[in-house]
This record gives sequence, C-alpha cells and structure tokens, in this order.
Amino acid sequence: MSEDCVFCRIVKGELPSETVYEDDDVLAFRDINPQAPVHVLIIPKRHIPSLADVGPDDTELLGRMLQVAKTLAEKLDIAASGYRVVVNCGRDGGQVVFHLHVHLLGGQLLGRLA
Ligand code: DGP
Repeated sequence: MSEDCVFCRIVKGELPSETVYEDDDVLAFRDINPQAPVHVLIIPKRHIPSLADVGPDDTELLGRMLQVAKTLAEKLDIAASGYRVVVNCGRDGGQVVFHLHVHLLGGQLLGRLA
C-alpha cells in the first residue's frame, strides 16, 4: 500500500467509490470522470505503479484482471455490443494515476484509436 496513492486509499475504504466487483486481490469501481456510459476501472489491491512494474509473478493477476473485465462487460450489459479495454502506461501513454488499472469502456460506439 502507498499512503499517498488515491487507488490505495479507495482499496482501504478511505475514499468512496462505486464498487462493481471485489475479490481478495482485485477491485473494480466506476471511473469518477466517465468517458463512456460504462467506464469501470479494474485494479489490483496491491500497489503496482504501472504495467512497466509487473513481473513474471504477476502473470496470473493480470490474467484475472482481464477475466474480471470480461465478466463485468457481461454483468453491465455491454458484452454483446462490444467494449474496449485500455491500459495507459507512463507519461506518453496518458497515465495519470500511478496504480496499475485497466479501463473497461462501452455502451456507445468508441472512436478508432489507430
Ligand atoms: P489514467 O489516465 O489511465 O491514469 O486514468 C486514471 C483514471 O482514474 C481517470 O479516468 C480518472 C480516474 N480517477 C482518478 N481519481 C479517481 C477517484 O478518486 N475515484 C475514481 N472512481 N476514479 C478516479
């Protein structure tokens, strides 16, 4: 846990969030500034600053985060229409919060990235 990390504070319950999924290792909650009708963040409870900081021991955790994205897409009713899963990494990747997170976006047609 990192004292000054906003997502660690959400994990600890010090800041409110709208939780949509939780297990021992993973938490998912609605983004405070949604970019689509469905915009959920899926995070590890353990503080990992970014994708650049994961190691071989984190392979299962990363897989579970993607499984949670898929399951939440079904639960939040965007599986059939489609959705986007995004991980911003580092400054040029547009990462603002340095606690690893997966964005799950859907509920509207999303613009092409490339
Ligand atoms: P990124 O650019 O990938 O680091 O996205 C960080 C996201 O985190 C951004 O979409 C807004 C969201 N966010 C930042 N602070 C909070 C917060 O306190 N609560 C919630 N629910 N989301 C937050």
